[in-house]
Amino acid sequence: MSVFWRYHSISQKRCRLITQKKSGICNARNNEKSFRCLSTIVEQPKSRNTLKFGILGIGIGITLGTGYAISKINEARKNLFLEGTEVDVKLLNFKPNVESSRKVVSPMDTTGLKLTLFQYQTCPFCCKVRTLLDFYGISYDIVEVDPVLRKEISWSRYKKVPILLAEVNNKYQPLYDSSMIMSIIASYLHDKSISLTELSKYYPILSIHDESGKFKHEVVNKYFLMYQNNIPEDRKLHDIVEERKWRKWADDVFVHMLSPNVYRTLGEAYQTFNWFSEVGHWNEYFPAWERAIMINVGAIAMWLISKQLKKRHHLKDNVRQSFYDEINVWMREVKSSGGPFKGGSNPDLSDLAVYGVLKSIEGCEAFKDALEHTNFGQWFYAVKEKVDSHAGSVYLSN
Ligand SMILES: N[C@@H](CCC(=O)N[C@@H](CS)C(=O)NCC(=O)O)C(=O)O
Repeated sequence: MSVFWRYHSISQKRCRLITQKKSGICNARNNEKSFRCLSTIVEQPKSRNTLKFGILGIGIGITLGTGYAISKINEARKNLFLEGTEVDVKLLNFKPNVESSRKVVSPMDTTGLKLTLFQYQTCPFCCKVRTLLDFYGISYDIVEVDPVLRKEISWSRYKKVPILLAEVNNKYQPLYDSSMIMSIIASYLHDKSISLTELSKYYPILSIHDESGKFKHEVVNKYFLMYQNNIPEDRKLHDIVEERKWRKWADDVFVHMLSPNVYRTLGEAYQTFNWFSEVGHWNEYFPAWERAIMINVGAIAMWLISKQLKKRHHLKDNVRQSFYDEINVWMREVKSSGGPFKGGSNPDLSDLAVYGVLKSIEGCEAFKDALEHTNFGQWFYAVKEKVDSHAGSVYLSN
C-alpha cells in the first residue's frame, strides 16, 4: 500500500514536470488539465515498470543461478582431478604471527616438544588432543580460535581445529586431525628418535570422494601407531586392535550424539554457548561485539543444524535415548575388558578419546542427564583423575 502511494505521488510530480516542460507555461489550470490527461497515462508506466523489474529480477536470478551452477561444476571438476592425490602439507619457515591465549606448563615434561594448539576449548576433537597431552604431562601453548571468524588460523589452508603446530628444527610442522595428532604423539613417545615431521609422512592426507560422492580429505592410518617393528612388551595384538576400533567408534559414532543433544532446543543451545563462552574464557580473548556474534550466531545456527545432524546420524526422536544407548555400549566394553578402564588398569587411547568427547560437554544439560540415567560417572571421573594428575608421564622416560 505504502509502496503504491509513493509511486503515485512520484508519478504526480513527474506528471507536473512533464506538463510544465511541454507547455512552457506555469499555469495552474493547464497543470490540472494536463495532470488529468496524464493521470490515466501514469498507470501504464507503473505496469511497464513492474514488467521491467520482473524481467530484471528474472535476469539477475538466472545470472546468479547460472554463476552458482558453473562454480559448482568447476569445483566438482577440480575435485575430480584431485581424486586420489596427496595433500601437500608444507613445513612453515616462520611461526604464524598469532599471540597465544595461554600456556599449559607441566613440570613433568621431558620431551622437549614445543607445541601450539589452535583450538576451540569445547570442540570434542580439541578436547581429545588436550586430554592426550595432559595425560602424558606435555606442555603446550593454546591459541583460542574464534569459531565464527577463524582469523587465528587464516595462515592455514586447513580450516578446522584442532591444528597442532610443532617446532621441528627451527621450522613449524602443522599437524591436522585429532586422531592423527594422538597417533603421532603416542608414536613419538614410543620412539623419540623419529621426529614428528618424519612420523607425519606415515599419515598422508588424501583427497577422495566418499561413498556418498562427497569430496573430502582423508588422513590415512590415523588410528595406527607406528611401532617401527618394536611393539611394547606389555601390549597384546588384541589390545592394539581393540584400541583402534574404539577410537574410530568415538569419531564415527559417539561424537555424533553430541550436537543433537546439546543444541536440542534453542534454550539449550544458548545455555551451551554461554557455557562455551565461560570455559573458553571468551570474555578475555574476544571483544564484546565478537562474543555477541559467536554466541548468537552460534546458538541459532547450531540449533538449526542439529536437526539435520539428528536425521543424518539416525538418532531417535528422543535424542537423549540415543546418547544413553551409546554410552551404555561403551560402558559394556569397559566392563568386558575388566576395567576400570577399557585399557585395563590404565586408560588407553580409546579411553582418552571417549573421555575427551564427553569432556567437551561437561557443563551441558545433556551431560548431567547422562550422569543420572547411565553409569558412566565412575569411569569418567577415574579417567579425569589420571589425566589431571598426568599419570601417563611415567611413559615419558622411554
Ligand atoms: N576429523 C577432524 C574434525 C575436526 C572438526 O570437524 N573440527 C570442527 C570443530 S569441532 C571444525 O573446526 N569445524 C569448522 C568447520 O567445519 O568449518 C578431527 O578429528 O580433528
